Amino acid sequence: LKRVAEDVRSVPEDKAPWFPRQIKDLDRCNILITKFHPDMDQDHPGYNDPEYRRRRAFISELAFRYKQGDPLPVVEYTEEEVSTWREVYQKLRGVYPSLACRQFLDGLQQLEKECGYGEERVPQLRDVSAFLTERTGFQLRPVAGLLSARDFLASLAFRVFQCTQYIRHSSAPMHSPEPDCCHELLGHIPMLADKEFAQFSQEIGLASLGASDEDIEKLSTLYWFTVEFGLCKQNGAVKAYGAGLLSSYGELVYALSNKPEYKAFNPEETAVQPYQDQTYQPIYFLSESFEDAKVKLRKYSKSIKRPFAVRYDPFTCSMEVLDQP
Ligand code: HBI
Ligand code: FE
Repeated sequence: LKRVAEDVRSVPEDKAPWFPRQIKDLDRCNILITKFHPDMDQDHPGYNDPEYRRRRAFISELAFRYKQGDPLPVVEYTEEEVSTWREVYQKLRGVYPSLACRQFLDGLQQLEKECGYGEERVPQLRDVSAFLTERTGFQLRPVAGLLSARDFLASLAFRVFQCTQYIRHSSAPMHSPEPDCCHELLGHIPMLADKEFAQFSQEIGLASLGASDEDIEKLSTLYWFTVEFGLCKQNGAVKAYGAGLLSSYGELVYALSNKPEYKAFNPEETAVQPYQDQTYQPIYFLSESFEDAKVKLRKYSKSIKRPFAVRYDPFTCSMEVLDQP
């Protein structure tokens, strides 16, 4: 009888939290976290700007209506939005050569050459997605704001990056508490054009599928201190590879000054470090090299125990779920 009970348990993905099995299931991965939204957060620079909030509602609607496989929406950015983009681009572009890691600089250079990146206009998600798909098989999907960690990570398992399409408020171009398209396009996209980085992003996603809330919290904290705020050594100097740094002039300069504390990156410890999402980080994790961060993070992702294994089938864009009691 006991054996029967165990056999029943060997169909264990029934008990795991729901997760997408097919790429079109990502239409259901849409839980938004609204704590930094300009309609909800009194400290948001756009909170008292009804026009900004209307504009946000319009762009959000494009993301809400989007279904997997639709052509990506094209947004005609206003002069004010382009001028915010220009300010962010100019300011950051000037410090990238000395502060950003090599992989980021390579990606950005390709985007400038082949994908219309520059000060003059905000790149369209449609063009950027086509570019990424050619490089690393990643594609973009529009999202209306900060997504729950579970839904955000699940998308990565399908090589889908959920990407905001609105721009930060013009009164605070150097820092945004929530993701905006300056953050995505400048911080994340150049890294996602790197094959190995793309592979390892997908692996974090795969590790998150059906994981417990506790493991999601750990993966998300690791993601925070690496993909968002990671630093690494390169040719003896400290460089940034985290997207939260590479899209915020203020925090980028701060992170590479002598003010914050650095700790050596070590996934077990990093995964439980409390983090700051209101202002600059008090602590950054530094890897011996970019490769070292990747290897350690991958190893940790693979160590998360689940009673089943998942494998992505790129031909059908679906997950194979394999019992592994
Ligand atoms: N949502 N839209 C969006 N963009 C992100 O970069 C993002 C997110 N949700 C969670 C998240 N990043 C991470 O910080 C981790 O919690 C996974
Ligand atoms: Fe991000």
